Amino acid sequence: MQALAEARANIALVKYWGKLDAALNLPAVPSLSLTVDALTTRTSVRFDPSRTLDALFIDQKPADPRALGRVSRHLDRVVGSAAANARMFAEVRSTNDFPTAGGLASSASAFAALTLAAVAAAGRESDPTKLSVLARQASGSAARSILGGLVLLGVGTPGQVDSSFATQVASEGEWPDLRLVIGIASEAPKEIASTDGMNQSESSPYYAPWTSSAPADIARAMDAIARRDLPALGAVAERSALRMHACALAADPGVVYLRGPTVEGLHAIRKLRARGVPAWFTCDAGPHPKALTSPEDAAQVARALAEVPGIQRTIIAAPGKGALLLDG
Ligand code: 2P0
Repeated sequence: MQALAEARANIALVKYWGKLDAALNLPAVPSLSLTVDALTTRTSVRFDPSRTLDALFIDQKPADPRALGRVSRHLDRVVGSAAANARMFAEVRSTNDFPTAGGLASSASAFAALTLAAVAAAGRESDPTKLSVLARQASGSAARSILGGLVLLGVGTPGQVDSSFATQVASEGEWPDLRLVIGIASEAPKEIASTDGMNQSESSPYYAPWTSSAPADIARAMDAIARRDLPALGAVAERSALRMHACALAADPGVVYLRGPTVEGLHAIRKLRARGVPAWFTCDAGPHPKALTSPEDAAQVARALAEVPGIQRTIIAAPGKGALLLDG
């Protein structure tokens, strides 16, 4: 009836941006990410026959109705939507080891941890494929946080809910010599939610070329991973991030996540690279510049990002584990 699970955030090296089937939340492009050892969410789920409603606490505080609604819908999904009205209500408590207000709040770690805890609390048998199918329906990127290390999320087939799931390409121990440096940009006004940004990006004249060019990026990234070739993987990652943003920027109206520190972060990373430091830029649906680099160069990359005006602090993340059941 109750379980506790944890999951970590992931950062995509080949980006997920766009939906093939919005109702089933099937991605329009395959994506490839690194689950990181920083940014962990820990979530407990307790089904309780005496409850008359679900309750959600994030970092000890009651969550807003929108977040609670999203969690309730996910519990319906996990326990079986046909029995949605019959299912027991639950108390869900989620804590992040990073400041939620800092714009880093990750639906990936949150929904991966919730999925595993809810499945275990409901006494359901599961495996990583089923867990990632469930997590994906709440948030595409959450499917990837079920697994550790380098993870691929496939596109799937329209109308088939279980056709897109995550698979592990290399575990966190198989290529440990990777680092992602995250520059935390000062808090900006609320961003466009990823789902809205993706929907809006379908109006971009670059949407079709974006989706059609993604499989080649995945093939190059897979080849780079097989050879443990950081420069090759970094080049694909930087290009994928820039193409995703180019697609979004050209939407009508344009979807602009880039801010001053993001763009200056890109230039700082490229300047380092021109001096021979292996570092490649990426960024997501927010203002924070990130860089893929090696363990030896991570401190130098972090210093360079920290010097960018508007960057408050940096986090150096290494390959991390997939979702873990801690109790239940
Ligand atoms: C990614 N992002 O691959 C891309 C790059 C953001 C930019 O996956 O609509 O919050 O809930 O499936 O998972 C963020 O998207 O979107 C994301 P939904 P999600 O990491």
